[in-house]
Amino acid sequence: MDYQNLLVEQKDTVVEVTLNRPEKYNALTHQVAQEMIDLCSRAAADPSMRCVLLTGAGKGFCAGQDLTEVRDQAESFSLRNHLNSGYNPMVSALRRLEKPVVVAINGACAGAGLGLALGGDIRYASDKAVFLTAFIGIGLVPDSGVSYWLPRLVGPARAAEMLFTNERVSAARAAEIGLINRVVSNAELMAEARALARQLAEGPTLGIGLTKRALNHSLGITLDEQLEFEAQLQDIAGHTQDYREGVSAFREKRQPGFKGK
Ligand code: LHQ
Repeated sequence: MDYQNLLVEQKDTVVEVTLNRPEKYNALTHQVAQEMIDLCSRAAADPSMRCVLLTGAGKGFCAGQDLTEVRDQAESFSLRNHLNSGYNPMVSALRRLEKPVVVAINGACAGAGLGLALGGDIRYASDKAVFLTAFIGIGLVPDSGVSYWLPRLVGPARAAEMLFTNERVSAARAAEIGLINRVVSNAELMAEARALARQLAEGPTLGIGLTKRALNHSLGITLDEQLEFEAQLQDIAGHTQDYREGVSAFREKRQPGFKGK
């Protein structure tokens, strides 16, 4: 597959993947998800790829769903299908990849972009990064695994706070509450993340892969079950007036007027 939205560069045994839609803060589309899925299957099959390092081009890491793509969707458009054919298999593929995935969060990380980051194994973030769930800002529910990871990483109360209020969480706070592993100065982010990726790529790859399998197994209800549950709920939220209003308000750069319908 030719990648239109990813820059992929292999440096020794580390494959560096950069989401490359900087003018939209690397917002996600169905095509981006297909490219990520393809990349994960390549990485799984290729023994010369022993660690994936994921980052974003430009100022943002990933702003979640590309909201300029959803505006003209017909009423019959199923968000459940959209998730099940794109973001869910993407998050699943990243998680099932039995090789370490380091995420270098260079800037804003929101919505399904947060789900993507949380699907990786170890997260370093720039001191300029900001984390927000974003879903409720447009009247939607968490998807792409966000409702799976958040309570596990930060606890249910902080998860509820982030999801209900859409607060912007700084990188320092994100490290404090366990959302990320480490905050690094913006200038040092890639050097630090590359050093970690190199170290992991030089490790016992099969052992790390099996360790990842053990960690995934320990989490109780499976991510795939929660992904499907989220997709069903998103289908309901995606047909509300508040969702339409949320997207329109974002595009028109104004505050949304939600009506509770
Ligand atoms: C964007 C976006 C964006 C396009 C910034 N799209 N362009 C799944 C299934 C189906 C439907 C819906 O949703 C989902 C799951 C989801 O992911 S829902 C959540 C969707 N994401 C959001 O609601 C986040 C929207 N963005 C923001 O809140 C802000 O842009 C953040 C906090 C990410 C960044 O804020 P700032 O640093 O102040 O930057 P900015 O707002 O000025 O954005 C920079 C540019 O990126 C700007 O373009 P422009 O041409 O005006 O400079 C934005 O329009 C563009 N951009 N997010 N999601």
